[in-house]
Amino acid sequence: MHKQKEFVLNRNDATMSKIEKNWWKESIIYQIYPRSFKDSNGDGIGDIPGIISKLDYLKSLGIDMVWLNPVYGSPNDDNGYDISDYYDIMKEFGTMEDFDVLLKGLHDRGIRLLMDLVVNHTSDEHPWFKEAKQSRESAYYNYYHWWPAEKGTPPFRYSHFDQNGNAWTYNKATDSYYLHYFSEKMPDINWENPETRQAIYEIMRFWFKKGVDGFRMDAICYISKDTTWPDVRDLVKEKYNNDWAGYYAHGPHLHDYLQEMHRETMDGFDVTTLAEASGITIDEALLFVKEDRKQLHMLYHFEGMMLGYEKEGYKRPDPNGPNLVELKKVYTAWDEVFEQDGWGTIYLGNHDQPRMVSRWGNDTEAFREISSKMLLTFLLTMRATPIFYNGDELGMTNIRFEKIEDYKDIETINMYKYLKSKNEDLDRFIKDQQTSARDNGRTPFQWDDSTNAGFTDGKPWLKINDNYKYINEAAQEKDDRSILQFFRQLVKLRKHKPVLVYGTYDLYDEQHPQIYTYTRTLDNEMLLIVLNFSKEKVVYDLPFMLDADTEPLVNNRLEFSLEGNNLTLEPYQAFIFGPLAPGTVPKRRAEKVYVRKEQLKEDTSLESSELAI
Ligand code: TEU
Ligand code: CA
Repeated sequence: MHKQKEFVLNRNDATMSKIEKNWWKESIIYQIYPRSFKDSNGDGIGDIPGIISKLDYLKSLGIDMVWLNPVYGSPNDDNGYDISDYYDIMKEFGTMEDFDVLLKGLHDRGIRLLMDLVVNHTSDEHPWFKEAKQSRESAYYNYYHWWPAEKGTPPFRYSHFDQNGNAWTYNKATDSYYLHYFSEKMPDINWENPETRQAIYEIMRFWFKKGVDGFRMDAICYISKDTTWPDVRDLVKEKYNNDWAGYYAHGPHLHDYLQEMHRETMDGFDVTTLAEASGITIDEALLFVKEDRKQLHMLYHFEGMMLGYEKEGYKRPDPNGPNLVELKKVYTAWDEVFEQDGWGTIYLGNHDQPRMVSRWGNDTEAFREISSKMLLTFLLTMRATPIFYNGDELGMTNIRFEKIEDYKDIETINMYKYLKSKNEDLDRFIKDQQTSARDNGRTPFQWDDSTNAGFTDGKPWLKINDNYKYINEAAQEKDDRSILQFFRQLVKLRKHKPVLVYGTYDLYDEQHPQIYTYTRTLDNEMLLIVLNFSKEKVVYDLPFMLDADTEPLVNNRLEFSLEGNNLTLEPYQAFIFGPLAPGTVPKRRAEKVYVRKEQLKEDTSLESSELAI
C-alpha cells in the first residue's frame, strides 16, 4: 500500500523547507554493548538471554530503537567487529533462537532493532578469507585486496589497530600482502569485485527478511579503494591533515556502491540506516543522506568527538577540557546542513568513546548527577535523532585504569606496543588513556549494589567500576530525582512535543563561554533551552524578556531565580522554558548574534549597535 507522505514546514522565513516526517527521525536510539550489558550464565560475558531479561527495563526507558553492537560469529579480536559468520550468533552471546526471542520481545514492546553491520572487513577466520589465503587461484582470493610480492614493498597504508601501524601483512602461501585498515585479523573486503558486493547484499537481505529494522553501518565510508594503489603519503599530509580516515573515506566508487546497496537491499523494506561517518566533512554529508539520492538515511559525524584533544600525542586530552564556543559551532553547523534535506543524529559517547559525563560534563561527586542531567537535556532537545549509550541514563563514569594489564581493547593494547617500540613516553600514554580510552565506556552495566553490580555471577570480562555501589539502576529506580528518572521524563517530553523533533533550531549568544542557549520553533510553539556547561554559577542576561511569573518547563535543579532579564544558573543547571508563542516574546536586542551563512550579506548592512549584545 502506498503510504501518504506527511510533511512539516520547517521555517517561517525565506529558507522555508519541507522536511518529510519519518519514524526514524522521531526515534530515540539506545545503544547496547552486549558484552557488558547483562550476563545470564555466569561466564562473565554479557549475552542475548541477558538482554532478554532486561526487556522491560528497555521499555521503561521509553526509547524507540535499540542499536545492538555486533552479535555475529566472531573470534573477538575486536569484540565482534571481526566477523567470521554473518549468518550466525556469537557462541558467547547465545543462539539464533535467542536472537529471534530478543527481536520478538523488542517488537512486542514497540521497540525497533538496529543491527550493527561490519562489511568493510571480515575476520581472518571468515571462510572467505580462509579460502582466499590458500592460493592466488582460490575462488575467494579476489574477495580481498592483495599486493603481489614480486612488485616489491606495497605502498604505505596506515592501520588503525596494527602494532606497527602498517595496513599490509605478508601471506606466505600466496606470496602477497593483504590489506587491513584495522588489525591484521581484520582483512578489508574487496568491494570492487561485483560478486563480493552481491554476497554482502545477500547478508543484508537475510536480516531484513528476519525483520530487523535497519543497520548501523560500521566504517562504511572506507569500503571503496583506489586499486591503482598510488603512494598517498603526501596527499594524506596535505589534503587530509595527516588523518588517514580522511583519505580512506574518499574512495572513487563509494557513492556508486551505496546507491547500488540501497537498490539491491532496501527496496520494499521499511528500514533505516545509520552510517558511521569517520573521515567525512560537513560539506559532503548530504551526499550520503539527501533523500532523493537513495543511499543512506542517517550518519553520525566525528567532528564533535575530536574536540578537547591536543594535536600532539594519541587521544591526548586538552587540560582545559573541550571549549564550549567550539562545541556550539560544531553542533550548530551540523544542524544547518540538514535544514533543507536529509537528517542528523547527535551523541556524546558510544563504545568507541569514554563516558559522556566524564568527558563533556563533570564526574566529581558534587557535579556528576547534575551535569549528566544537563547533557541529557542537550541531547534530547536538539534537532537530530539522539543516540544514547547504555549507562548514560545512570551517569556511569570513566574507570581510569592505571595499568596496561587492565585493558582489553585491542586499540589501547596495540597502540601501547607501537609506542613502546618507538621508545615513547608510556606513562604519559596511560595517563591520557584514563581520559580517552574506549574501555572506559565498555565496563559492565551497573544494575545494583550486589557483588559485580548485578552484571554477572562469575568473573566479569572487564573490571567493573567500584562506584557501582552507589551508581546503579536499582538505587535510581527508588529515587524520584535520579538521573534515570530525569531521563525518562525528558524522553516522554520529546515524544509528546513535535517541536523538539522537527522544530527549527536557533542559537543565541554563540560567544558565551559557559552558557549554551537556543530555541526550537515549530508553527505556533517555541521552546527556549538554556544550559550551563560550566561548574561556575552564572548570572545570565536572557535573550528574551520572559514574564515575571514564568516557571521553567524543565529544570534539573530545585533552584530557580529570574529577576528581570537575569536568570541565575547554578553549576550545570539546565532549563527549558515554554511553550512560548514565537514572535510575541520580546527580544532584549534587535538581532540574535549568531548569523546564518546565507543571511550574512544582508545582516552586515545592519547598524553595528543592532548587533551588539
Ligand atoms: O570504528 C571505526 C572507526 O572509525 C575507528 O577508527 C574509530 O574511530 C576508533 O575506534 C576510535 O578510536 C568502528 C567501530 O565502531 C569500532 O568499534 C571498531 O573497532 C572499528 O570500526 C573496526 O571495525
Ligand atoms: Ca554470558
